[in-house]
Amino acid sequence: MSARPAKGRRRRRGIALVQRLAEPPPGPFRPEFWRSPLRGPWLTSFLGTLLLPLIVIVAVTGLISDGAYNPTLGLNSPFDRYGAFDVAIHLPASSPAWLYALNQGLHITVGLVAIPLLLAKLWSVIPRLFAWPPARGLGHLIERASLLLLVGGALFEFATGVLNIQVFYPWHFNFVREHYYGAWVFMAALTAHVLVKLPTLVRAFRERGFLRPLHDDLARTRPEPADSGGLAPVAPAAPTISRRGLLGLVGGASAALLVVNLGESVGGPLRRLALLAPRGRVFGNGPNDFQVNKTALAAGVIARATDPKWKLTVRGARTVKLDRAALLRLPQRSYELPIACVEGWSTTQRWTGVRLADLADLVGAPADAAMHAASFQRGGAFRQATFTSAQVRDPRSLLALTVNGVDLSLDHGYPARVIVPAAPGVHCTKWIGSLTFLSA
Ligand SMILES: Nc1nc2c(c(=O)[nH]1)N[C@H]1C(S)=C(S)[C@@H](COP(=O)(O)O)O[C@H]1N2
Ligand SMILES: [Mo]
Repeated sequence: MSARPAKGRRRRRGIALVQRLAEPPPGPFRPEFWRSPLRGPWLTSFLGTLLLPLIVIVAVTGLISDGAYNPTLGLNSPFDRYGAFDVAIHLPASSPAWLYALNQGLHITVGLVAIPLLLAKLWSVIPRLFAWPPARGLGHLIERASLLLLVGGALFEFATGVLNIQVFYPWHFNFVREHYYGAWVFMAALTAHVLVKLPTLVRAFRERGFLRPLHDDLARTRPEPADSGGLAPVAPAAPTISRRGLLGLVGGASAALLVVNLGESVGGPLRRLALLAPRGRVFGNGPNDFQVNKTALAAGVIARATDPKWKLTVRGARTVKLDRAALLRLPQRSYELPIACVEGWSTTQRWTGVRLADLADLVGAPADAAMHAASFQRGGAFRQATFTSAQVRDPRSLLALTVNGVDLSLDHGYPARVIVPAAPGVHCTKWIGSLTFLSA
């Protein structure tokens, strides 16, 4: 007899609890909290439309860069093979010498220019981050988890990229590998996001026009009508800036980033404005006056680099040892070739030295032999690199002994360094101790 009312009471209490949970907690979880009259499907769609082509450029140049870095070849990245994940796009071996410099300049410059747009786009969707209830069901939960991958992927890629171009690694993982894996997560989540949101975008542009909202000055700036997606405010405040004002601000920030970075690759007077180039840049003197990535002092190679008994070891079908005088007696070739650092800066200089192909022939290496270059630097991730036979046989690939008509400076790799066209700077190994031609 008494069990019934108790059950009813418990049920009523249960319903009240569910109702209370369905009600968003105070603060950002309440739709009224987000009051900017600029937010709405049109603004988010417009920012996304501007951002997408930039992201595509960064993604494609990133994959090409990874392909040029060639982490699965030889000892290029001995501890970090990607295995099945390595589906990078490779540059043809006979590329114009400047192709990698252009690719990497685009990757870093366009990536930096995209940052203000990315932040504006994230700002425009912030209310969605606080959607309540956190999950309405399994489908909704999956959708929100995919957004976590999208936003997390974007923040991870941009943050690690920006820190890397400053040669600043406040983490304990391998940048090349994690930036590469992160890119696939980001690209997959972004592709899904674009497909899912395309109808919303088409509707927003149909209803409001592609550019029409930009015609409105501050006085005529009206909120977008509240939408089912929860982007437009339900309780809009009065506008303090027009939509075109906001876009001008974002565009101005992007233009400023362009100006302080372009000089890294373009050079000339712009180079002085390259405030975002890696910190603590070192340059040389006279003909050696161009950017140094790692100094001879920092690499700990001064004693060995200045040792008069230095000899290059060349291994193939036989092994030959050559000192600098012997190398200088071999046919010398000169080419204008860039050093194009993975971190985005590049500089083109006139290098002179012995063709790698001539050295391969000297030790009887077959035409299809790949080459492993090793520095006498002890330790350091960049003390070695592996090249394909096509790179070895490119007539412009040199073991450089001089630059711009004078001996290499210690910082630029004296007594000898490798220069290969369209290869990432990190593979242009300095302070060479040995070249080993490896038969396939
Ligand atoms: N042995 C050795 N070679 C090296 C490096 C290094 O740290 N050690 N740095 C590489 C990197 S990352 C770049 S970008 C170029 C820079 O060459 P530069 O200092 O002559 O401009 O050298 C490459 N060669
Ligand atoms: Mo580099």
